[in-house]
Amino acid sequence: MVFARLRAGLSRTRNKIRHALRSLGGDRTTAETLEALEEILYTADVGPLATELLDAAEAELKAGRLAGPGEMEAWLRTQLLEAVQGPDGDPLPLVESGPTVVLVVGVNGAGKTTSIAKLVHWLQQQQRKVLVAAGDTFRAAAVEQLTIWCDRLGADLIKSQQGADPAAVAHDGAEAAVARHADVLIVDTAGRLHTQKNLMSELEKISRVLGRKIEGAPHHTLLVLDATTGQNAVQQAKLFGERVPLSGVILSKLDGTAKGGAVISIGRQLGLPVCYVGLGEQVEDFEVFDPQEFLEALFAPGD
Ligand SMILES: Nc1nc2c(ncn2[C@@H]2O[C@H](COP(=O)(O)OP(=O)(O)O)[C@@H](O)[C@H]2O)c(=O)[nH]1
Ligand SMILES: [Mg+2]
Repeated sequence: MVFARLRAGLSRTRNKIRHALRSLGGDRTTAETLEALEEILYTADVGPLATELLDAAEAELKAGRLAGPGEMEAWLRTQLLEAVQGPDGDPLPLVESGPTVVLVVGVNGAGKTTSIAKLVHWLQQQQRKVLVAAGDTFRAAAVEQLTIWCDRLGADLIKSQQGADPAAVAHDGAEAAVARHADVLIVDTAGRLHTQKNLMSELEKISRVLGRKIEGAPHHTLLVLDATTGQNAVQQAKLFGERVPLSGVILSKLDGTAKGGAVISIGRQLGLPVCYVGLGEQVEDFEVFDPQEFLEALFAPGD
């Protein structure tokens, strides 16, 4: 079931890779077919790793390995599995006492608010009491969107009016999380990159306020990246990572993208684990990222 959804989501990326692999193997492998595979990996957003891999493949071929038809595929799979980084065990370990605070950051439209709803649902399924703070006070619609999700999920929401100081909302959220004995507090944030300097200092202020109220908070800062933005996602991760310590990535919109390789570049280029993936617009369309399963889905034969 889970696998089927991931498999369906990755079908466009998979089709490209399978198509390229069909032209490889044994005597059919030439400099041209290898170049074609490199191209495909690039367009699937595997990033600079594509070139590294193909150089390595060429060396393997010259040394007389990777000769059999299936060998190239097996080799590529192993290489990619090494590059992908998933969560180290529990994607969201909770602190021993008091609320665990999760700060969610990312550019506008990345899928922060939707991913928060999904994370709430995921935690609720583990009998966790979750409280959400509507820290994106920039647009009234952002608070409304979160209100609808929280009503639907039966999660408490701390919010303020549009234009309010997001740090004040975070402060109130932290107080409420302690008072109501929430297991997890999730803090939504605005993502307008065009005032990047303000955004970043705002994020720093939110972090400080949370840390003053709850020891060690935020315990996790998750960056939401839209898988369809491909290599741009890597740039965004760099930008945010320079200013706030990131613990991991939620990769949204992995459904229907032909750039599923972004998962691989993120681990490889940034050393950041992909903790969760978003596979649609509903709260159920959300999975803990499993590298093994990801590669299985990426190479599965069929459509
Ligand atoms: N197909 C798909 N759409 C998504 C996913 N996650 C979010 N979206 C959509 O992306 C748009 C922006 O999401 P939103 O959560 O508001 O982004 P935010 O600005 O970062 O808070 C909305 O239309 C969401 O429904 C996903 O995993 N798959
Ligand atoms: Mg939002």
